[in-house]
Amino acid sequence: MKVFSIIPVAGLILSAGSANGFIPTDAKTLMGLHGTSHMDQTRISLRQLWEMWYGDIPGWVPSNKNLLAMEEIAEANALVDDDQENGELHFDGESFQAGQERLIKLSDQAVSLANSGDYVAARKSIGMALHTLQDFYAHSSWVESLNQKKAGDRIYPGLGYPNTMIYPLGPKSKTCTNCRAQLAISCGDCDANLNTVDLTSGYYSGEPAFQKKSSAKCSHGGPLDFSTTYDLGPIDSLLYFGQGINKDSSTCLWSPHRRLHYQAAEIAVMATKDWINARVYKRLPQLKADLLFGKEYEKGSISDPSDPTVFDFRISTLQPHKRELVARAETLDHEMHTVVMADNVHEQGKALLRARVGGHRKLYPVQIMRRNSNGDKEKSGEYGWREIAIATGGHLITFPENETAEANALLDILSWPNHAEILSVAGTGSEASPDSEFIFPIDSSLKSLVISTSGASSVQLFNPNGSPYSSPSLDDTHIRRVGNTIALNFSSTAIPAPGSYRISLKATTHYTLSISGESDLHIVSFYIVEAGGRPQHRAYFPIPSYPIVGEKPMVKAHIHGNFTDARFEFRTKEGGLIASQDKIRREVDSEQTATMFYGNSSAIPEGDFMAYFTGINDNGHEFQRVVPLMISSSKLQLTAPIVQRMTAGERKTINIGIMNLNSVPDTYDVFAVDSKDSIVEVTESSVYLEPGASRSFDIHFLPKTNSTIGMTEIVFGAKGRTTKGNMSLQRFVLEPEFKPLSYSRIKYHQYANETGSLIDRLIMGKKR
Ligand SMILES: *[C@@H]1O[C@H](CO)[C@@H](O)[C@H](O)[C@H]1NC(C)=O
Ligand SMILES: *[C@@H]1O[C@H](CO)[C@@H](O)[C@H](O)[C@H]1NC(C)=O
Ligand SMILES: *[C@@H]1O[C@H](CO)[C@@H](O)[C@H](O)[C@H]1NC(C)=O
Ligand SMILES: *[C@@H]1O[C@H](CO)[C@@H](O)[C@H](O)[C@H]1NC(C)=O
Ligand SMILES: *[C@@H]1O[C@H](CO)[C@@H](O)[C@H](O)[C@H]1NC(C)=O
Ligand SMILES: *[C@@H]1O[C@H](CO)[C@@H](O)[C@H](O)[C@H]1NC(C)=O
Ligand SMILES: CC(=O)N[C@H]1CO[C@H](CO)[C@@H](O)[C@@H]1O
Ligand SMILES: [Zn+2]
Repeated sequence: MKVFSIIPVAGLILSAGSANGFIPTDAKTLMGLHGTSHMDQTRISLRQLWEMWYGDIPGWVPSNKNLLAMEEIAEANALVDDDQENGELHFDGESFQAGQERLIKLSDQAVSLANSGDYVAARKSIGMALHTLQDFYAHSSWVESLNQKKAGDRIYPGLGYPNTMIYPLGPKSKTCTNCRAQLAISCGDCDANLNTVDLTSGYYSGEPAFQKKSSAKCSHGGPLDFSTTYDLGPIDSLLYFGQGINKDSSTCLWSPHRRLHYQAAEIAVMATKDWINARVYKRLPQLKADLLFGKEYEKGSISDPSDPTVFDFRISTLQPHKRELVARAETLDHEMHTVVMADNVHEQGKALLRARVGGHRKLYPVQIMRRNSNGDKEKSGEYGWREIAIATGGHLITFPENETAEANALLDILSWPNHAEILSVAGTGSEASPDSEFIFPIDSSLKSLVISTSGASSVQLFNPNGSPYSSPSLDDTHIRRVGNTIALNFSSTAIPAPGSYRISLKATTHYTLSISGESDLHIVSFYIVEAGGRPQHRAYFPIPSYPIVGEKPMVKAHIHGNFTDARFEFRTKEGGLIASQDKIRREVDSEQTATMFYGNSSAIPEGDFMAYFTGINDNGHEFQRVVPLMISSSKLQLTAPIVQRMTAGERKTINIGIMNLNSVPDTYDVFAVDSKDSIVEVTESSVYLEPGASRSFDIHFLPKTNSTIGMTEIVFGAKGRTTKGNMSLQRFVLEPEFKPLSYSRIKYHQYANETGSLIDRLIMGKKR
């Protein structure tokens, strides 16, 4: 989570981390940093809201659609800590007005995205806003002001509401004095450093728009904050310690006001619940609210070919003058499964699609549906649909035009919600050797089972004792065959008894095989991670590109359900064991319902591989799960700065570094695509690199003023002419065109210098 670097502070060598904001991610015990993280505050709030909205908390545990919705929000929240330069994201430096505007805009954005059916983007907007909202309580002096007035725990009235504006104190108002040093321990005594009841917040170094101009203002504090503006001198530095007031954690070194951490976190949870409920949930039609928070999910289906409701998948290509409609695809992203119905999509459109699926790190396969109307074959060597299906654990389902109805029935089986993958393999058979076999366990936690295969002419299942499996309850209604694909839907009463089964299939060409089932025991997330943000800052975040061959990166996983013994493994897509991941170990449980795994993987193998999780469940049965997204390694390193935000109508340039880690020179053709049509130019079309050499190129953006705002993706990639290439996914938030907020909605103008009387009125139960 936090730190990994060793930071010398005041003569001590400390290894700890996290800088600005409540601890962003989980694993709070990992490096000695304690407290309630942003992700936990978000989870706690959503769980309580769910109970308030829908009552039955038991529904929370077995169904992972609400877990997924919650994790999407929680994760977008944590990602905000990747940006430590814009103070208003964290309410640092008395940025109350800018922070409040941000909250208002993000709630409007979340509502409009959910109304337009883009629930994933809406969850990101909510997560981003919650970070800022929660940081208000950790970074401002609101909690201290309440305590001075003995006012109890209260949320700041109007925070994140469009009828309220909050104005900071003037630059000359004095708010803090120094803390007293305490020689015996590494952090100072800052209990009495705040000398006002007025609302203020700590300044944090490196945030240009909210720079500390006077030593009489408060600082954020902690070893990575250099905003203490005056030199204390050798004697005074033994006596005083800066002016920090953050309540991010309960750890002394990082949080000068650590004693107030749990109180701040508790009020942040109250505020989170209030804001989500009033500013998002209640403003949506019931069905849309249910879909947004994972109560319901949308099931996809393929429309009739004559149906004109095709979704335009617009992608800007490299040459602006050649901007064309490169894809006509119907993308049915029903939260759980993405189904793509596409006929002739540009190569780069496919790259974007693959990266988007990977970027959202969906744990459900993507089924690619193609009507083979004129028997068209994919050109060999093309970055094809098959690759996308394989990379995401799905099938490339080809079917005749007149079987659209049957294809829909097949999809009903394949997109059954809350399935955990047990086996996900692909291979190529031939006339000479058409047979392939796989062993997999069926465990007692499974409540349903689906076996599906594409490209195989026959499939047979064998019992643990070797005899062919047969069951009277597995009749024709449980078997669907459409085009090149067969699916077996075992009803809940007909699931084979626990044990180790063998499945055998015949194929003379490419095939895919997937086995999945509903289970309480499943992988919630699996990421290869790296340190996020500026040097020495914060948590581990998922890497945006492919892991580099030979490196041993950190892995972070989150498992739901009970098991007694388990480990991760890397296997090939054909099913062969590569290496057992003994260093990825179970962490102390943070919640009873989920277990975290952390640790470095073994050396990343060359090529593509899968992450499996195997072990013994709490009934003593062997189980197996697999992350359906294939992992591809690379020998081409692409690096980009973290572009967090772009504003509609404003130019932005990002510089991409490219390094050839192959042992041979190569020429790489580079490309960049985004789904908002905002790329104007890529400065190079190809780059020649000797082994070990690196270069860079620029991508110029001009997001259109009419683009939908919110979280979006850019994919940039490079393809070697003789060696393999790579691509990387960058996520950015498209902010609306800069327009001052309309102040006509604002009824309450709350000045920081009137905070004392605001609290008095709250105590008396009066309206503001
Ligand atoms: C679709 O057409 C083919 C021949 O063109 C035929 O063999 C098949 O039975 C038809 N399928 C359906 C469901 O009508
Ligand atoms: C598949 O089986 C489940 C029961 O396990 C059943 O509820 C569902 O309707 C079946 N799906 C289809 C499309 O037959
Ligand atoms: C473990 O992973 C971290 C993060 O990627 C890396 O900095 C570190 O060097 C790795 N440790 C080993 C022993 O490879
Ligand atoms: C795990 O075991 C505990 C204790 O037996 C039980 O309360 C809980 O419901 C189980 N969780 C799941 C997901 O089965
Ligand atoms: C946005 O404006 C451009 C012209 O500037 C137009 O071509 C495009 O269709 C518009 N897009 C949307 C989604 O309205
Ligand atoms: C607080 O500041 C505002 C704006 O600067 C000013 O109008 C107001 O009189 C001040 N209130 C007090 C109590 O000083
Ligand atoms: C777009 C692209 O070229 N992607 C490649 C990245 O690297 C992996 C592994 O070498 C390839 O499988 C991808 O095709
Ligand atoms: Zn923050």
